[in-house]
Amino acid sequence: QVVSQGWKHFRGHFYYFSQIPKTWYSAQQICISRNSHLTSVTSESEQEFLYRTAGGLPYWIGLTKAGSEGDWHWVDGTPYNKVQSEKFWIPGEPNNYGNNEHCVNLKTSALRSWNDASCDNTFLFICKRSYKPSEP
Ligand code: 2F8
Ligand code: CA
Repeated sequence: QVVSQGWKHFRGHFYYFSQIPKTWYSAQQICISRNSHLTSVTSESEQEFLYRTAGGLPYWIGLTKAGSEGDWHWVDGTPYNKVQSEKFWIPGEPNNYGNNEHCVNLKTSALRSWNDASCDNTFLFICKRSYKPSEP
């Protein structure tokens, strides 16, 4: 029944592509209220699924260095793999433009699509949840 509410299935997870822009923090709160988190990206195939579905519009993902010692981390608890993630950043990013870019969006329809942006900007966002039957 999750699918009928607009969640898309990909390899064992469900993803929700919002239609209303929110700040990064507000987006994450909305994901939590729907038993999910802003999405992590842990493989090239997952990244491809996300940027293809995003269709070139920018969407917040669950990567941030806010509230930490400046280290990138996924809000769903997935360990951030710096080496494996290099290929997902737009060339020249993350650049911490204006010294105030602590959240990440998927900005372009390409493998290299990540940009760090101000968490106070509003963008569409992608929630991710694991498949867990809610009824026995
Ligand atoms: O040129 C890349 C640069 O473009 C914008 O700043 C001018 C982006 N800002 C926002 O998306 C808010 C920067 O993050 C980006 O690095
Ligand atoms: Ca940037």
